[in-house]
Amino acid sequence: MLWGKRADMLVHERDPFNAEPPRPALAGGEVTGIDTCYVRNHGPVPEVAPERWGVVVDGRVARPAQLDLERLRTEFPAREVTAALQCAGNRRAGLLQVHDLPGEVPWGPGATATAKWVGVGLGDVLRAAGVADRNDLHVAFEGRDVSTIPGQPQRFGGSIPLRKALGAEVLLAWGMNGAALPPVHGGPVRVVVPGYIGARSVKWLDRITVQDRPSENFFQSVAYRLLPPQVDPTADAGAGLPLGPVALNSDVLVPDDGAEVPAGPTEVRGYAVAGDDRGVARVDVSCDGERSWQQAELDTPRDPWAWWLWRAVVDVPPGEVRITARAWDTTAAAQPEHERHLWNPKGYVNNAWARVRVRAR
Ligand SMILES: Nc1nc2c(c(=O)[nH]1)N[C@H]1C(S)=C(S)[C@@H](COP(=O)(O)O)O[C@H]1N2
Ligand SMILES: [Mo]
Repeated sequence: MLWGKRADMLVHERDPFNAEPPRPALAGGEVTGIDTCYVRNHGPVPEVAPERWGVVVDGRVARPAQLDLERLRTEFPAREVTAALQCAGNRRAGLLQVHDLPGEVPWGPGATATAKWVGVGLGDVLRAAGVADRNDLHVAFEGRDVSTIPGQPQRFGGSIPLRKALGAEVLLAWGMNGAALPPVHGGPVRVVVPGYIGARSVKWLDRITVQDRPSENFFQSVAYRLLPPQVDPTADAGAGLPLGPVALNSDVLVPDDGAEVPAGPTEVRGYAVAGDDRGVARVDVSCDGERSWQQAELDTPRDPWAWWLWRAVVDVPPGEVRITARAWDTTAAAQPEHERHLWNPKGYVNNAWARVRVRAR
């Protein structure tokens, strides 16, 4: 199978490899199997042997460093974080139904996953390098892969605020679900920034730079920005807001969209994520065209950076039925009702109420 992924992956592109699992495959549990985790690549997977891998730490640090895998493993305590990754393009297909998005991959509900990441704390590495103790700096990452999407070839990169980078949850990870981090997921070493859009979790990490400004890399300064609907993304480089913390989102995982279910009591299961340091407070489910709602049972994840799984047994009437889910976070913010309020020229952050259609008999 391609890159060790399950046979029923929906492959959007083979080269660069971009693929997502079918919706119900994500209902398997708190941790998503590696064979089921989506892959989002902007260029070919670079080949880097673990013993030849190294990362440069520079910029506003007192002691710039060059670290290899051996030094990461021996000089810093290992940390494990079970964290959800969510691509800013997840659920883009829903935005496409509102208005065209030329050239954008129509990601469905599967561009998200939760994995158990092992590595060292980025904050530990930055502190050892003598990072400036300031609140207004940024930490920029650069990968080794070269993308041709910006027009001329450019490496993939991005940045996060230093105060986020110092959080214990942000890792330089070499392990995923108990295995070595697979090459297609950024092995030997990637960044994992729990609670931020997937694009900030830079794979095939090559350089970490502490700097005054956000990264000027194309994938921070032009792409992965939320634009007002009327802005032309090709003409207005640098417009809009750079995406960082994930927006509150949820989705139905079972039953699948288009499934046949028995009429009567039916179990609906799904996930919710609140983004950054917020929690999920409530999930509502409706199967009567969004007239009445029942509160789902919500599992508090063992790790606060994992997704929240929920379930509800709803009484499905016979016929064509729409099942809807919507979440609240711990700030009492709720998901927006419909994609038509969210459409944006690059098709990011579709966090509208989740809807699947089933036939019950
Ligand atoms: N170097 C590099 N890092 C990258 C990317 C990339 O193309 N190159 N894609 C980003 C995006 S948009 C996402 S959503 C996640 C996807 O991680 P995964 O492929 O391991 O699921 O990786 C991010 N890190
Ligand atoms: Mo992404």
